[in-house]
Amino acid sequence: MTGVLRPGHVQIRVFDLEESVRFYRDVLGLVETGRDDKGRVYFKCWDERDHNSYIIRQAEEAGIDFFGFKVLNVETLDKLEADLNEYGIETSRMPAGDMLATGERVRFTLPTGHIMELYAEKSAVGNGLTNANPGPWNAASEHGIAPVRLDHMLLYGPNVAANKKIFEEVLGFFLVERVLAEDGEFEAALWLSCSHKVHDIAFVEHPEPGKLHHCSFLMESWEKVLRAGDIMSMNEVSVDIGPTRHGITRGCTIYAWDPSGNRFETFMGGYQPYPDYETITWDWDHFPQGLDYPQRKLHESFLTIVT
Ligand code: M3P
Ligand code: FE
Repeated sequence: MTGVLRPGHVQIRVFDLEESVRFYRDVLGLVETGRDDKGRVYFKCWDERDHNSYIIRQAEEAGIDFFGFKVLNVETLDKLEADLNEYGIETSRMPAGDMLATGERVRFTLPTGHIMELYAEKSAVGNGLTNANPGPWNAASEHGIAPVRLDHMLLYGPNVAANKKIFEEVLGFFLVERVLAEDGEFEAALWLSCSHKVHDIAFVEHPEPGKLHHCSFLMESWEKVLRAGDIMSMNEVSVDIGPTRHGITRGCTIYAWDPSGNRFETFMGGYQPYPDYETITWDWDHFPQGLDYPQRKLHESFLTIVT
């Protein structure tokens, strides 16, 4: 991997900052790594090495402010910005230090209305394990649900076809899976990867721009997904669907809502695609299996509630 590496950060709006800090720190089990003068609170998953991946700020409305993908280095960042501009996408630069421990970010708006960023630099603070002869886990991995990393986002907005072109033609992603609408042609949902992961980002066609369906956090095992469900119930977290398995991506999953109604996913599994794999297609008749393989059910809340 030499271009776009991974989803590196996402900024989420919450109603009550301190209630949300308690939720993300003690229930989801993220590690708080800092607060800035704009009132934002920064978190990372325990096994992530960079300073932050999940940032919250207090607001009247829930949802997503922006998300950022880390790229290999500054040369790659400059090249991708030039490529975006040549493709016809306007970019701007957020200065280094605007986000804690984070270098300059190239920012642009996707056709679906989401603000996306690319950046090359974020301070490595480590995962609490040593680089020489590390142990397999530490206290942070045993606090709350404790996912290992921010894995992907699923976003809702109009014109996902135009997003697909940008991700495939400019950013070097490939289309892993898709869902076709009832007409058998229109691509209603797309799962895209820039890596060996089954997806790094996904989009669903939706009339309203800039909406968040979920941020997803990776667990190490199915047992840990089930334990996440235990912890959700012990803390009276509102759960949407699961534990179950998607046909799409084969991910094994639970979806729940944070105290502000932002959906998040704790999942494991799926397969590891290569860029030369042919895209897997789900037709509309099999979408219930794609969504929930054992139950073969289109869950109304899952398909319609976004922030
Ligand atoms: C995922 C995933 C839908 C399926 C979503 C799948 C919208 O979030 O992680 O594979 O049906
Ligand atoms: Fe997901």
